[in-house]
Amino acid sequence: MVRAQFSAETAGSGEFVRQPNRFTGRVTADSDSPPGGGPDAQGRWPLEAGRYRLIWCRACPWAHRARIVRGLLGLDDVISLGTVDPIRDERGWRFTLDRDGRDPVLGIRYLAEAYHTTDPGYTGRVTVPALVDTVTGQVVTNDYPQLTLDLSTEWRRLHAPGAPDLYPAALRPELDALMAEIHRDVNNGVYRCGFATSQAAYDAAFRALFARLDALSDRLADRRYLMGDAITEADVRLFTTLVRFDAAYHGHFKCNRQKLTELPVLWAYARDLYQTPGFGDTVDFDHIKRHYYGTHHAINPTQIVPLGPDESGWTTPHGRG
Ligand SMILES: N[C@@H](CCC(=O)N[C@@H](CS)C(=O)NCC(=O)O)C(=O)O
Repeated sequence: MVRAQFSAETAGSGEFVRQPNRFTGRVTADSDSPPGGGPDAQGRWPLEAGRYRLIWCRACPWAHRARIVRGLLGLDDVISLGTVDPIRDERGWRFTLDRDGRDPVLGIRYLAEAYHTTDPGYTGRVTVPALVDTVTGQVVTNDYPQLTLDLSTEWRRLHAPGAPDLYPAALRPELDALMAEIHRDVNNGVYRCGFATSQAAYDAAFRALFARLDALSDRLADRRYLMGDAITEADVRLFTTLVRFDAAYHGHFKCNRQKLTELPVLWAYARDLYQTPGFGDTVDFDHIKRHYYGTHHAINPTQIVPLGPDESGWTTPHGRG
């Protein structure tokens, strides 16, 4: 019997099936709650500067999205940031990067404490990103796709002047469809390769991944960004997987038809984004490699972290735009 990395999320066919997001609260512009109040009758938390804290791990692509979007929109002073250690222990994500091993605002040592404050019976994986309410210590949301869209739409009143529109209303039908394909085949596709426990499940995920990367290369051959001349949420979502591709997914998850550096259009596109303020300055290859190679014991039992690849190429001229 093959040992799965996450047995509760592995189907009988050997396919990795990600758990649903447990906490789906939303901070909205039209909440009926007063400042400092909890969610209103419709579950809407009030929009407030300085109240909520984004907990992320530098290694995690889902959390990285939120970190990038927060920065691009100029919300750095509006939503504070807590960073967990890339290595979890048996109690999960921990604040060992902070003095005394405690998040300085929430006062907790483990992210699990916030999950259990919110739902004492919670038994699923404790995941990042999580948006935590600093008044009650509760998790508002770990619903990563909705979180970033809400930062673009519901938090607009608190954006910096001139912030980009990452989720333009007129583009949403096409953008939503594109992001769904990118999620299925690329963002989650690399996990479906890496966490597959049958050859058939791996083969299917691998083929879908590289077919989608080929299609995205074609799309990006004659346009700078996925939706044209301006960066959107779709670029953020694709970037967080591409930037981890050679460092983690190519080896650790066996996504090895090519490296990113061998896919010319995508490699130039990824470098273009990396060199854009708010993207590359949030990337930590050391945390990425230590997290992936060091914590998935079923697929890397030795926990040896590779010394490569050479990362110097990320800052070379990209020739786009
Ligand atoms: N919330 C989503 C996605 C977020 C996610 O998977 N984050 C990873 C890090 S990349 C995590 O927190 N994993 C914790 C664990 O595996 O115990 C999920 O539940 O699958």
